[in-house]
Amino acid sequence: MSGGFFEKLKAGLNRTTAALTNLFARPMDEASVEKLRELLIAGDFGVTTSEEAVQAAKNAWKNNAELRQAGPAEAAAQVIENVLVNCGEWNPPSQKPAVIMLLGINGAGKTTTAAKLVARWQKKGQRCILGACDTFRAAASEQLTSWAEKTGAEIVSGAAGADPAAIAFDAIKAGVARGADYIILDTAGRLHTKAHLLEELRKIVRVTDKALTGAPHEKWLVVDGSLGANSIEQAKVFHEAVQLTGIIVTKLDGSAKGGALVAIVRELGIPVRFIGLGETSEDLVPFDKKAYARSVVGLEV
Ligand SMILES: Nc1nc2c(ncn2[C@@H]2O[C@H](COP(=O)(O)OP(=O)(O)OP(=O)(O)O)[C@@H](O)[C@H]2O)c(=O)[nH]1
Ligand SMILES: [Mg+2]
Repeated sequence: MSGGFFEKLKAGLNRTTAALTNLFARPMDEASVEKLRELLIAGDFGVTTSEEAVQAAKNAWKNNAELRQAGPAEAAAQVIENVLVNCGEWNPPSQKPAVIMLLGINGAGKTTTAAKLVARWQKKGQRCILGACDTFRAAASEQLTSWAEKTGAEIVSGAAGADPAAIAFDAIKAGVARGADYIILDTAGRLHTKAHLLEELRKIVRVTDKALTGAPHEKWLVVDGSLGANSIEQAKVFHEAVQLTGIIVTKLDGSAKGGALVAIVRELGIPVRFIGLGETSEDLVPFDKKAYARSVVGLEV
């Protein structure tokens, strides 16, 4: 993550980071240890990771008399980074086109993320096709079309109420015919508690595989980073429905407590691939586990 983005992330995580920075500036006495536990739990890191980080910080304070200032914070950051072991920059499959399906609950940031991915790849000279598979919300296709115009990507869309799986099929066929590098399917926001909406996702996956064997190559859950612990349950249900291959956490520039992604990775083992740090098409960065783990506890990267 570049300097500017690191600053944005740090500012976004400020609720958790500021409290942890203050805490780590004090001796790790019993009261501080208790406070650390509280802050990590409140920051949505999950009980197991919080406990491991507390123990590591406590030990670092005891064992590291010379480096006491940085010791406990370094130790906590290392625990967090270790949980995120499989996260990091995504390597696209060698065969083209790569089909990427974005899914998640309403308002998570799917459409914006589709635009951000396209902006990123088009800039590198790679050809992208957007599939406007959200036919549920009237304005969805226009929203994506306007992003396609801004980013110079092509778009395949259908009438309101059309079958999203059929649009996915058409987008893939168009992508193959036009020699696209990436086909990004934006799907409608859906509640993970509605079985028929999950079935619709499964249908898109099945039809996508018919259009191009092996597709979709990636099924990325877009998660609103400010939702905290609620997002863990969502991720679980979506994962059961379609076997997610990655996560994109949005809105980490806002007022996210920031720990939920650690709890999701710990629970489901799905890698975080990118994070969203704003509303423009430039505000997406590959997830850097070290930068994240250090910034969340207030350390320099
Ligand atoms: N601050 C901030 N806002 C974001 C980010 N990503 C998305 N948003 C905003 O979140 C709102 C919802 O974004 P969309 O991309 O429309 O979300 P969606 O998941 O496609 O929503 P539905 O299609 O209605 O389910 C918009 O106002 C976006 O500008 C981000 O990383 N940071
Ligand atoms: Mg959308």
